[in-house]
Amino acid sequence: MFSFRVAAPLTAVLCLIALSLIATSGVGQQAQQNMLWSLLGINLVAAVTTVFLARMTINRWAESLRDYIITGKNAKNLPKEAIGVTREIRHRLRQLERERQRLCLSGPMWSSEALFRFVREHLPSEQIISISYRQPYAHKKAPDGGLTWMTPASGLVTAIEPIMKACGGTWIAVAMSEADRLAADQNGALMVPPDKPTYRLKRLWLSEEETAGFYAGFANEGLWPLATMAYVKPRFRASDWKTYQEVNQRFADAIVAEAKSDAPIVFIQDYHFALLPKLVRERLPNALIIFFWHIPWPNAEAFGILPWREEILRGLLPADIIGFHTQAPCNNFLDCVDTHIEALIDREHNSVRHGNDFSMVRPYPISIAWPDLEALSVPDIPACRKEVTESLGIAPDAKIILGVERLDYVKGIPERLRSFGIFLEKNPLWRGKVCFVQIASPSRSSIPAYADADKEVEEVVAEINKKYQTSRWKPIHLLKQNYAARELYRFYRSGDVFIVSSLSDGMNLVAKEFISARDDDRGSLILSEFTGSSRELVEAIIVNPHDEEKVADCFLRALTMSDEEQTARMKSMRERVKMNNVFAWAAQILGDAKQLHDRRQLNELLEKTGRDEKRAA
Ligand code: GDG
Repeated sequence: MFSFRVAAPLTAVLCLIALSLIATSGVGQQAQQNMLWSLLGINLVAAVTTVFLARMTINRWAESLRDYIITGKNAKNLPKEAIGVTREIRHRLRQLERERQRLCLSGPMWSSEALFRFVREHLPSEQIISISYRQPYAHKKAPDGGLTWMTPASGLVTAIEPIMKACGGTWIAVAMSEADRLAADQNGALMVPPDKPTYRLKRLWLSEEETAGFYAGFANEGLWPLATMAYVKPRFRASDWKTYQEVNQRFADAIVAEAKSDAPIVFIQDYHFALLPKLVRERLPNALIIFFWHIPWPNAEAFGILPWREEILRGLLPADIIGFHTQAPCNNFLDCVDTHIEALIDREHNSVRHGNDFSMVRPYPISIAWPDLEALSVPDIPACRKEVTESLGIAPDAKIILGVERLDYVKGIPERLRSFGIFLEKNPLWRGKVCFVQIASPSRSSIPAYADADKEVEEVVAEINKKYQTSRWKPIHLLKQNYAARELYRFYRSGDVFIVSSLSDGMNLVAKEFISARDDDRGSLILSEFTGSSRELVEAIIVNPHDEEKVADCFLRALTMSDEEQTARMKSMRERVKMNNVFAWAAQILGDAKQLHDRRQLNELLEKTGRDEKRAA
């Protein structure tokens, strides 16, 4: 810098002085000529050296500039003026990147390939470690003595599996059986999906005591009824809480063991692991931690009955992102933080600062991967209908009302069946012409509240069937078993009316699956207002499942809806679910995580340059 600015004028001045000295020196002409040549030679050398030095300086600057723009480091070779300009460039670049991301997110449909590229190109780490209680594949012994596998009935698995398939990484979950052990290596890991492996499933085995205390006890007799608020009293036992803490610790150990760097992306699923963000942050301070809560979150008053409410909140807050399906649970969560612990809440940006932790609390409405019905080998709609009616002994021209879920008291199965009874009572002309098919996959059957729900469903079905059944017609077909995805889609495509009457549901994916199955643009959807999906699927017939008379009237409305109306409603819902698919959901959540990561890096940089500037001053 100095050489470039000073050397050129200095050389020019020296030349002028030398020339005037030569002219006035009085020496002979030959000597003057020699002196002039020598001066020219010296000047030439000086000029070449100056150009060389200037180039070197410019190159060094350019390198430092490039480094500083890209990494925010190596500012010490730059003059102060350049640092200011470079900071501006970095700021503009970040703005452009955000704009690009926004356009990308609202642009064409997200696919598994687009998500894969997004993760590779934009995330600070390529390693995603996902954690859930439920595993995506369960192995069992086949009748021939070999091993076979099935996918469990779980909304969490339906949503997360396509993301892991797209991005790769490791999924840590709880093993269910001895067959699971046989299918895994000595570390309890295996590559899945079993027919086309793309990611690693790491299984952890829990003892009977751990399962009873952690899973059945604290998670499902405590947190589940507390969060879903479906009027089943939560049970809180100190021994369950102790086991819950221990199992969370075991998972934290497993995450640390799986991590290939000190900053993996740790994607924690659901209420079984509320303590994991804190436990992971302590061991991997630079990890990008995303926590997604798949079920509702109660208001501050209801949450206040939890004896370990502060521990649960403090366990979650070290996550960078805490995601819920809709805004209501985000608000409830922030109210709980506000009421029960000391933290700084920024309502405008939905964020919380708690000690050194900063987390964004945001709604991310989860979804499904739009199905490839051909790849699933699902037959056309008339064939599906034929298969279903024949297998259940339903008349070919009878209308079908369908419900599909895990047998869980929050899903409102007895309520909807009672509404169906009221409908039959009020509309005798429909008797014999409509059947209710209810798929209820067995779930958490060791828990008393679930056994009670099962009993209640059986009783309502028996009562209605006894009252109305004829030799040629059975009003309700209750199918209590687990079906493969292809079979579920066969049912979805055979129903005239699909009902979701949950008393409480974070999102509800079966409603979206029904819509995705109807490429004939037909079928009516009755949807509980207490599901997250009712915020999105506004063209459904929205009901309060507790109002059994009204739901009965909605059955009539749905069964008699004109083809044109069905098509108009269905088309609109299909477009929305297809566009807002689970890859878009993941891109949104991972995109926010990336922004948070960039902001954190920028803050570190600003702190550092601030320190440098202070030191320089
Ligand atoms: C939780 C939240 C949230 C059903 N029967 C079978 C079977 N299923 C599959 C369905 C669907 C899934 O289970 C159920 O998903 P949901 O979303 O409806 O409900 P939850 O399991 O309670 O899910 C919920 C979800 O997490 C995601 O965040 O939407 O609010 O409660 O995909 O197809 N699957 C198989 N056999 C069956 O018999 N294989």
